[in-house]
Amino acid sequence: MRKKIVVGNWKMNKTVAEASELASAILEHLGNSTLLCEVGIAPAFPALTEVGKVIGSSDIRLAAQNCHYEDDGAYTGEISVRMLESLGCAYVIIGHSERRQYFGETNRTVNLRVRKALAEGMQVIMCVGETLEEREGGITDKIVTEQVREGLKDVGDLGGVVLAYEPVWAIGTGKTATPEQAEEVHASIRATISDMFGESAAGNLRIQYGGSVKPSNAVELFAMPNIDGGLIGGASLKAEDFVAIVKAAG
Ligand code: G2H
Repeated sequence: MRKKIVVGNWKMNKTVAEASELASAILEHLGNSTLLCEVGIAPAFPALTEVGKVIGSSDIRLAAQNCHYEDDGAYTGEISVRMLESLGCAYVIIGHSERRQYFGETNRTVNLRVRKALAEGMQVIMCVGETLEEREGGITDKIVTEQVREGLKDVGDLGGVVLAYEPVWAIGTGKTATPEQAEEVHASIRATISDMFGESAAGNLRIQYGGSVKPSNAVELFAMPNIDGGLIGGASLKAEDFVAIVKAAG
């Protein structure tokens, strides 16, 4: 039985003070509820330290939204995995479609980042997903399979990896993939993983769905056999919505 994982991706939102407030509100809404799923929040880099202090020793994990693949050096504007570790991050999101779309991220650079993060002992949430044009062109499976194969190339052990399937056409658009549409791709990703890493690794791998997840659609999405939680953008910026989605995961 895979433990579901729900992570809030705050993207480029919230000042440090606002981020701390949101983290406190999430804790408040969670109250004493016993969580059956794993929960993480990924504020923007400047807020990691303060949000880390707010969530303290709670069950919420701190995640970053990106990392570089070198240890250190002349890479202006970049952040290394060791820096993230020093801030208490347990997870790093890699290869989000917005990184691919606006910042030149490719399957190759995603793979470099994934391998660096894993080598440093950090857990990775690697994102994959097709554009609307690719879906309409009938190549969803081909694109997603390539992203999975190339992103995880030369990764030895999947223990520290979570995948997130995020159809680009569903991100921030209000259009959610139907549970059946998402399930079909999740099942295909799991088959690819089985081919690459074996059946047992595929059975243990958690695959989140991302793309306009809301309290109103989370339950049916999370009920699908191959959907193991969600990567939540817009709805994670409201504490009560995020907590409702966390509760939908168990
Ligand atoms: C997909 C998701 C979070 P949203 O990017 O990664 O964002 O829920 O706003 O579609």
